[in-house]
Amino acid sequence: MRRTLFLSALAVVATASLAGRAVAYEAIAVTDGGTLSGTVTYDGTPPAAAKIEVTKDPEVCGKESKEKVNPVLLVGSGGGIANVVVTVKATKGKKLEVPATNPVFDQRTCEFHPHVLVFPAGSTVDVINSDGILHNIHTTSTVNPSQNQAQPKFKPKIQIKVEKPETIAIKCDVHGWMSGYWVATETPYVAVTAADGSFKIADLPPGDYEVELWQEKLGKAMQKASVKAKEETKVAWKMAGK
Ligand SMILES: [Cu+2]
Repeated sequence: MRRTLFLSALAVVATASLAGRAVAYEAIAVTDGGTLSGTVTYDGTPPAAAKIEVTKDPEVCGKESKEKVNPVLLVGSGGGIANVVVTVKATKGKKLEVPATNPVFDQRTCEFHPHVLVFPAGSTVDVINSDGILHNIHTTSTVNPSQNQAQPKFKPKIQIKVEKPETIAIKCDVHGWMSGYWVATETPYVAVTAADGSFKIADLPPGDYEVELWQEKLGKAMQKASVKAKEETKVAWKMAGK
């Protein structure tokens, strides 16, 4: 009796620790991969784009226009949503490799370019200051160490390594309107939608997948997709406003 109790207690512990951990990603050779492509569009009538007023350093920040568009939600004329992170929840596939060339995150006319930067965890981000004025890169990470570094005009590049997978909101403490995201991933099967809402993810092992859509304002939505060997699966997904 005592032994049975002990064993079942052990089983509970084992199950709990398994549930708490994500399934490890397995790198395999993909020879008959398929492609998932399509668009993410706004469900319904999108809100008018929000504006940002330049309240500081207007000679640099307002160089292109005095009124900036807030990148928090960008919907194109065809309804396509920009900057949606599309992640295929694959447990195996091509190797996740840190890129030979560092991903670049530029501060230009007091905006982050790109607004959403996606890269494999373990990459080093080159934070560029193209403006020649003081910026302050502030990563509000919790899984990785948070960084808060002034970037004066004489410091054109700061390098920040992001070791672990995490979605990180990026700010500039000098210009309160500046916003962006870094998405450090643990899978190579991820894309960011273009201005027209389109995306493409190649070399997927054939199979049925759960696909996560994430947009900073609209949140998360799950979709399903079947990918066939050496074929392109096209999808037209929608995300709703909140
Ligand atoms: Cu700034």
